[in-house]
Amino acid sequence: MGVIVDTEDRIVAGLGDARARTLGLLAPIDDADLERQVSDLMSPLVWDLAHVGHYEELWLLRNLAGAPPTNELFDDVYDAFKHPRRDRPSLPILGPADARAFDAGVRSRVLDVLATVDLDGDDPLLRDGFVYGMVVQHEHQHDETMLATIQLMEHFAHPDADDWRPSSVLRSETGGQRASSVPEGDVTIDGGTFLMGTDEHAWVYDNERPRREVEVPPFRIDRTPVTNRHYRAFVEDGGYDDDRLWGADGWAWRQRTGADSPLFWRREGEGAWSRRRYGRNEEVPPDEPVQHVSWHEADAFARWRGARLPTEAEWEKAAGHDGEPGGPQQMLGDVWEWTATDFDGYPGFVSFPYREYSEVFFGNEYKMLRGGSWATDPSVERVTFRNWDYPIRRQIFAGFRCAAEA
Ligand code: AVJ
Ligand code: FE
Repeated sequence: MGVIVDTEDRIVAGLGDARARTLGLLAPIDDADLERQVSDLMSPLVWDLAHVGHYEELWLLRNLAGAPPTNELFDDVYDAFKHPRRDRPSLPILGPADARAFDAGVRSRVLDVLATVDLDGDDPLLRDGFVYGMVVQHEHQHDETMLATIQLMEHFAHPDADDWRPSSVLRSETGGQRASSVPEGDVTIDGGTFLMGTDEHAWVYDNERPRREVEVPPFRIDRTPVTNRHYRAFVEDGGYDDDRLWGADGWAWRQRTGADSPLFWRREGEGAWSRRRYGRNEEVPPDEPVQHVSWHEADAFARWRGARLPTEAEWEKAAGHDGEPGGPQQMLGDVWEWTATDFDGYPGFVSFPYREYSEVFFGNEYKMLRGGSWATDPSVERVTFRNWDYPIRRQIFAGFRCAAEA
């Protein structure tokens, strides 16, 4: 009985926290901005707002309790696969007030159903609250997506943005270790096998399973993510103009876009750079991890330094040593870190509970990101968590660290 109550409490708290975060993020934004297409890459914020409610209705009311849909049309307009993000403003989507009311209505029925389900039985969807954990994590993942959309709004300074910084920066401001005093350089990780992935079922995604032994030869990895100071040296050394540093796709991307620095950076004169951060311009802080670089930029930087990106297995093995004296640091909660690896299922992968979360993205189009950013909720932040995106994407909170042969 104790276990059941704990799981239920955890679910109620998790759902409540996710919703408080969603509503808090959007509260200072006026309706016109919520409905606006800020960028071709992103949905209008009001689409994400109702999409999380629709996903919750689908999984926690319709699949779990056989409840009828609030509106059958929502299966079309709020299905992320049916319409590209740039087309979403022209869909018949709910306005901000209706989206909030829809989400709240779904939530109150979800809590009624929760009181009736068996979290301790044989149904794999329900066991240990799996499907509830999936819905909580889904909402937090969309909150991170919304934070990327808000950062793309040129003239909107969100009142909470002071706290939206890499965890190591926030810690340094509250008297902890200053980012600039973290020893630089790299650390050697011994070769050998380690256990990659997890067999946990509750509150983790299918793509993290099954756990297995993986053999990794010895390698070196940066102690910290690459900082703005280091990245600037690459920029000022002409890294963006040296085609030898870029892969073929990367060079084509660089030529096509004319990119010459991370997204949101602006050159202010000889050796001086500013960046736009949530609607305000500031000097680029030298000791922060670089953010808003594509995989191609990370790959070119690594080559410039005579290094390479870590594989996903190397990253996860190194993360097992996070925080040890002399070990790698800031692996969770600073920036997503690009790795060299394409997205695939681990040997023995079984899709659960639906192919569209992970499996349909397997292949060589996507690169894996690890570690979680400052925008990632702890419910989604763990060393086994796997994120992915196109190698050209930069609006996400992505940086990287380098690796090399030992
Ligand atoms: C895992 C972050 C790539 O945002 O497309 C959200 C997460 N899946 N809704 C995404 C997700 C379904 C996904 N990423
Ligand atoms: Fe989604």
